[in-house]
Amino acid sequence: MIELFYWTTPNGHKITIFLEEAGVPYRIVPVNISKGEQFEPEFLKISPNNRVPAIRDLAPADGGAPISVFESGAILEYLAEKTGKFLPAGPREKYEALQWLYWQMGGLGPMAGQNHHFVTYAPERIPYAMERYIKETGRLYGVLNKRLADREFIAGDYSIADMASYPWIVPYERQQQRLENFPHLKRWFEAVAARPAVVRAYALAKEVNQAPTVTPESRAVLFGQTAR
Ligand SMILES: N[C@@H](CCC(=O)N[C@@H](CS)C(=O)NCC(=O)O)C(=O)O
Repeated sequence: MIELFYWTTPNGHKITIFLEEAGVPYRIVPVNISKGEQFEPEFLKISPNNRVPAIRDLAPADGGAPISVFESGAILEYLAEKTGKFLPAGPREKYEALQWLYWQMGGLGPMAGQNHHFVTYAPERIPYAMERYIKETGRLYGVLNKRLADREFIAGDYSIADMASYPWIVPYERQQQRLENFPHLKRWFEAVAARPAVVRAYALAKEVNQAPTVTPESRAVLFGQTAR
């Protein structure tokens, strides 16, 4: 049994997609980041960076005490290794997938996140920042589009690399991107979107929360955080 500390954000969707795809039994523990629940001391013990998602594996392979993991890339890797699914074992294939997983973790996720911030949430319009992150998001879409020109999925069979990138393409309109400009990416996006486990993961998100994460009240919680 996996406990998933979760909110309805792109990084959260990565993990529900995996768990639904792999058929792993899990229980959702909602952490409402709009209300500041990511700062609860019990949650910080698991996720010291006050971010979701995080997991606790109550039945780890070594039979020992529960193992907790934060950072969505590390969680996907942990779950893939635990289940033997969605990450090939051979070093060539494994690192083919992992380099794209970390490309998403270090590139697509953070850059699209800044795009969301400056294009949608920033209290003032800062054209330089907006343009920088719209362009960088577009550049990354271009990299993925090229990668997908001659293959069905990002790295070999459908893998954790696809599960990591997909939720960050879902808000493409908000990121001021047009999928028509990236035909291979569009084909892949539509194929992933149609997978029954992905449909279930997004349906589940709606059951947990339908309210926007950023609201006038939650701005004070989410933005301008300093050292504690
Ligand atoms: N690199 C982290 C990023 C996690 C992250 O930024 N989570 C956001 C939601 S998508 C969050 O928990 N925000 C809470 C906050 O800003 O206090 C991961 O991939 O797990």
